[in-house]
Amino acid sequence: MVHSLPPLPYAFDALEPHIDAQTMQIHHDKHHQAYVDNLNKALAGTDGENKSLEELMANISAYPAAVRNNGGGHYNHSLFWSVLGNNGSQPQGELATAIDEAFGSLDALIEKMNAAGTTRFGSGWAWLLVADGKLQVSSTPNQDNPLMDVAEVKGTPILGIDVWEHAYYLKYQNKRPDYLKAIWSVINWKEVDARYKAAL
Ligand code: MN3
Repeated sequence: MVHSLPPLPYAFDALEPHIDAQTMQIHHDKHHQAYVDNLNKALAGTDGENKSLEELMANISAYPAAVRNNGGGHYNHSLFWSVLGNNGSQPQGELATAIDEAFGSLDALIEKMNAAGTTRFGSGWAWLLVADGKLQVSSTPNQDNPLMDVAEVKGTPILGIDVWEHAYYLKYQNKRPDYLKAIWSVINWKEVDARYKAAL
């Protein structure tokens, strides 16, 4: 098998009380595992087996829907686990400056991300991405992401927020805005900063 499930880089209950342990366990061990398994199945015996996830994303329109959905699911969740962590970090240095330049303030960025996540109809993602050296906010449906050649806004995602119901329903039920408000308490800004520097 080409692709494998990355271990969660913290305990299931590490994001409590903002994101509950049961949600994290099901989300990582069941949902993400299923994307990995179905991606491997969809790629088996095709030239896509020899491509990196990033290469698949960049040319995703040439692949079947199963590769788009499950490859996106694998990429998006791998990024998602890494940008979460209850470590009390805040944007610093060049990233903090770039956020202020692009959005006016961190609060304004959060408002824009939450609006992107709230208004995404059905399932999808809200993104902070780097495009042409500048920060932007976007959202995508399903398991699409800004690396895909089909994305409306293309760039390198540095922070993604999952707004599928499976990401919040056990604790927040239908209240997606409450989940979006809470998640900012557990963003790992050190990782977002590292991804920002790498994207430039
Ligand atoms: Mn998910």
